[in-house]
Amino acid sequence: MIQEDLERIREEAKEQIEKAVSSDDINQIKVNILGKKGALTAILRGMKDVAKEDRPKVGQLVNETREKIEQALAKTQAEMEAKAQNARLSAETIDVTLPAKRMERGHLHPNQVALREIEEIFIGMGYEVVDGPEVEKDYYNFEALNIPADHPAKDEQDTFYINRDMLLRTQTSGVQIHEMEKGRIPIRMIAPGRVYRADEVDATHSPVFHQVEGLVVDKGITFADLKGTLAEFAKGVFGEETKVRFRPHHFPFTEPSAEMDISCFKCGGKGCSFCKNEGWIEILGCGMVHPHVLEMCHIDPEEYSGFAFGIGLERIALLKYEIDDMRLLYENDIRFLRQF
Ligand code: 2NM
Repeated sequence: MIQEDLERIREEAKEQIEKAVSSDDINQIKVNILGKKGALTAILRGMKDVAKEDRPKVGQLVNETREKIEQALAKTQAEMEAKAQNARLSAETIDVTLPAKRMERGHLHPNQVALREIEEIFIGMGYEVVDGPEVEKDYYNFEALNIPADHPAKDEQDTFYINRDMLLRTQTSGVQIHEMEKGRIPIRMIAPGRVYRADEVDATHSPVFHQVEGLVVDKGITFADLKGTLAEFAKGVFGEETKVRFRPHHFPFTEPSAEMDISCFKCGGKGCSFCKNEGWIEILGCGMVHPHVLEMCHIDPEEYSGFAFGIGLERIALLKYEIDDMRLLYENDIRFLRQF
C-alpha cells in the first residue's frame, strides 16, 4: 500500500532528522529521501501502477508527505544554524571591563629635550628663534664670516660641497648673516639646526650634528654682556651653582674670541673622573662679532657691536644625561630613548 509506504518514509525521515547533527547530515537526508534516487521519488515513479481514479489522491498524499519532510528538514536546519550562531557569539564575547592594553608612548629625543630647555632660557632673555637653509652658499657659510679662501675648514676633506659655490652648512652662522643683512637692529637671536661636516663616526663625532648659535647686535654691546648672558645660560642648563670661565681662543668671525668652560656639575670643580680631574668642562665657543663681519652685512662697527656664540647641542645633551657615546643619540634604540 502506498499510504503505508508513505507513512514508513515519513517515520524514517523523522528518525534520521532527529539523529542529524550537522547541515551536511540534513543535506544527505534531503538527497536520500527527496532526491532523484530517493524513496519518495521512487513512489512517484510507481504511480503508473496506481488506478487512474486514485492517482490525484495518491499524488496529493505524496506531495503532503514531501512538504512535511521539507518543513521538518528546514526547521532542524534553522535550529542548527541558530545553535551555531549562539556558539560563535559566546566564543567571541569580549569583557569590556578588562583593563586596556597599555599604549606605547613616544619619547622626546635627548637632543630635543636639551634644545627645548636652551630655547626656553634664551626666549626668557628676549631672544628670537630663527631658522635658515641647510644648503647654503659658500658666501654665507665662509666668506661673510671672514673665513679666508685658504682656511682649512673649507677643504673638501671637511665640508660637503654640492657644487663650486653651494654646500651643506658646517655651522648655522649663515642664518645670523641673513638676519644682519635685513638691517633690523637690535638683533637678539638663536639659530638652532642641523650642520654637516665630513667627519668619521665615533664616540664624539658625527657627520650630521646640531648647533645652537646665538647673536646679539646693538649699540654698546660689550664682552660683559656676553659673559653675563652665557653665565645665565650655563646656570639654566646645569644648575644655579654653576660657575663659568672664559679662555682666550681664535675664530675668524669674532675678535676677541673665547671658549667657555663650566665648573664640573659632578664634583663642583674639585676634580673627578667625569671632568678628567680638570674641575672644568668646555661647552661652547664665543666672541665679539668681528668688525669686518658687521661691515660685510652693512652694519657700521663704529656705531654697533655684537657678540655671538656657538653651542654643540649633542655635547650639551651628552653631558646633561651623562651619555658617553654620541652614537647612542642616532641609533634610535627604543630602550635608550624610553629613558628621556
Ligand atoms: C661660534 C663661536 C663664536 C658665531 C659668529 C656668528 C656671526 F654670524 F655673528 F658672525 N655667528 N656665530 C660664532 C662665534 C660661532 O661657534 C663655535
